[in-house]
Amino acid sequence: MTNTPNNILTEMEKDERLKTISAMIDQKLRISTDDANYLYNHGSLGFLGSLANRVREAKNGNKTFFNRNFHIEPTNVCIFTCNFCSYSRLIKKREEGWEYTIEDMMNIVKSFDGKPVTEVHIVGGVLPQYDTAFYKEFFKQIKSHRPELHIKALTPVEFDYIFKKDKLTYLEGLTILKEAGLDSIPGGGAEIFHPKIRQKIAADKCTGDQWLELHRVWHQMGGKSNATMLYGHIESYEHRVDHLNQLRNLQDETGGFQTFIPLKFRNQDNDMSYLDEVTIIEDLRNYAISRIFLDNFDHIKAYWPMIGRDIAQMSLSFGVDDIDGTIDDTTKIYSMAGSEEQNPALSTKDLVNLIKGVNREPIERDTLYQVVKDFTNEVFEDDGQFKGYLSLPVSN
Ligand code: V47
Ligand code: SF4
Repeated sequence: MTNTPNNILTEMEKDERLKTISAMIDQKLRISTDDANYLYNHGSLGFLGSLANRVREAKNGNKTFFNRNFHIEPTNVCIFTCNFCSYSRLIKKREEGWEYTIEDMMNIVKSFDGKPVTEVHIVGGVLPQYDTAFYKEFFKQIKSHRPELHIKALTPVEFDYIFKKDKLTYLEGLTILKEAGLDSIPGGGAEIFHPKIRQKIAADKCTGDQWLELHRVWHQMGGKSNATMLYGHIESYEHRVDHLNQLRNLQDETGGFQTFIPLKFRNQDNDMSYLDEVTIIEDLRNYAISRIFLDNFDHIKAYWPMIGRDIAQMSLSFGVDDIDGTIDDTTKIYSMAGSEEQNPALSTKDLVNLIKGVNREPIERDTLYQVVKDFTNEVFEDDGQFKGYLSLPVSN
């Protein structure tokens, strides 16, 4: 293609717009949804990284947070039919899945006795036997066994289902579960809010508006929660920006979100396996634009079992300041969907070295971002030195 004067002019105009956005970031000004769309369409990886890193360092300096938690998934069978999820397929052969009782799950909780975990993350499929009374009893038993363990549990998908079934409003249901021990709400179930996409990938579970309303009610009760976005499937950049914008608006209203976690669509063993996965470059661009756009979120988190350790480490230069998934990650949802780490487990030492390897400061936090331990000057027994990248090259 030859460059006509018009083409050259257009390129200059584009550069001008990127320059303007860059100046806005320097002045800590909020970018618009149009700006965000522009960045998705025209921002190079290097440009986006430098902007996102400025925002990250202005908010969190070099600090990189992690926490020690474990997962409990009550079941891997689900009545809903999200096409991207390997759990929904198991309902046809339910006997191949698991359906834990409270006793089964308390045995998992007890297996962590004496281990330095501060949080249990509970989320899984939706089945009728798991109702409000079930979770109330389960949370009470956890708290009576280990009162200081933070319960981060369930998503609007489960809440909406069980509260409707039990004829409770969101406020009534959440109040019951809070009294039983629920401490915070994880970010799952958000997927893509836009109804055009949600209808195609998650037709029968709660809507985007219901997801947002449930979090609004929880925040109004004084609770904290997280938010996610499942990206890299059939959505367009406009749908991602719409999703981020709805989160930013709710955060302006309530201030209850702690962290945003972009989740990369993985294509193994689900009804969307025909789709290619997006590239690592796209993952890093997406982290960066999320960091730039969500100016009222304190933290952007990478879930390393999903993207692999190397990309998680790289993401720390693209806006991410928090890495999830330590010690002995017991979740199955990702290994079933084709995550990089089939049996994700990372020792604290490995994670600390991963963070130090890119000159960041590792801080162990609790769920509410209170510092548990600053590992910046920690020397481990061998010699505490970083010995190179920790995992083999990722496969995609
Ligand atoms: O909502 C399901 C996603 C989410 C696939 O809040 C998939 O701290 C990719 O929300 N490819 C649940 N993703 C997990 C989640 C989460 C994870 C880590 C930390 C936190 C937090 C929350 O997993 C679901 C869905 O978006 N998911 N299938 C798949 N094939
Ligand atoms: Fe069920 Fe959640 Fe999977 Fe959807 S994403 S099928 S609601 S477990």
